[in-house]
Amino acid sequence: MAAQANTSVKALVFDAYGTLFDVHSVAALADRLFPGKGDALSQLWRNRQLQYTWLLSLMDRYEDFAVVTEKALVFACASLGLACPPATRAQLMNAYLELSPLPGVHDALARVSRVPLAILSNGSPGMLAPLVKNAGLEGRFTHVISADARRVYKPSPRVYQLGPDTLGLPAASIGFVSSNSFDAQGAKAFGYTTFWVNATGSVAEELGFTPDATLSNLRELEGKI
Ligand code: 2OP
Repeated sequence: MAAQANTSVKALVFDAYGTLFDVHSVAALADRLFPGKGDALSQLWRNRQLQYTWLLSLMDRYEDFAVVTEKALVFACASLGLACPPATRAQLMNAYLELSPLPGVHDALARVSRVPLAILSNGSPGMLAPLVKNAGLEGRFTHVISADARRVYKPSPRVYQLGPDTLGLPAASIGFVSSNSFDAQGAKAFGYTTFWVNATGSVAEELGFTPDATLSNLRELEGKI
């Protein structure tokens, strides 16, 4: 039986990196710069970027996502023995402002645009604005919300609280959409109606905050709200 639509959802909030935008679209440039190392660099870069957001949040030593992202890049290059001088780092950091939208994002968002759509991301405002514009998504969202406003990163409930505060809706009436399992678990723990986009068939987390629905792609969201 098809899962029932959740008609209580009055707005949708989307994670950005990995959910709307392909963080690994930087691998192509990375491979041009470091032939044969593009994928490895992209994976290690993203891995450390997220780890640093968690560590800095636990330390209560917040730094802007652009700073964290560049520090993770420095670590990834050093780990792989790649010389990454400032000019090279600038090229890769600039690519982070031009990440490709994941396949079908424009169509999927158009299909759910009967409710207000927003972004809630770790990204800094200075990173998210060009990213949304460069992807041709300017005007699609009523709000682009950055964790920077709370100087802490997801999955802190202080970040998720920005959704209800900005949209003026209770968390349960907001659908939170993320491909990042830690983010989906954190959003569920906070109280959102949560949709995990599990395009890779990853094993579900055991943290105990099971998303309300698991989707194979963003297109399936239309039938869930
Ligand atoms: C985001 O906040 C979790 O990096 C992901 O967009």
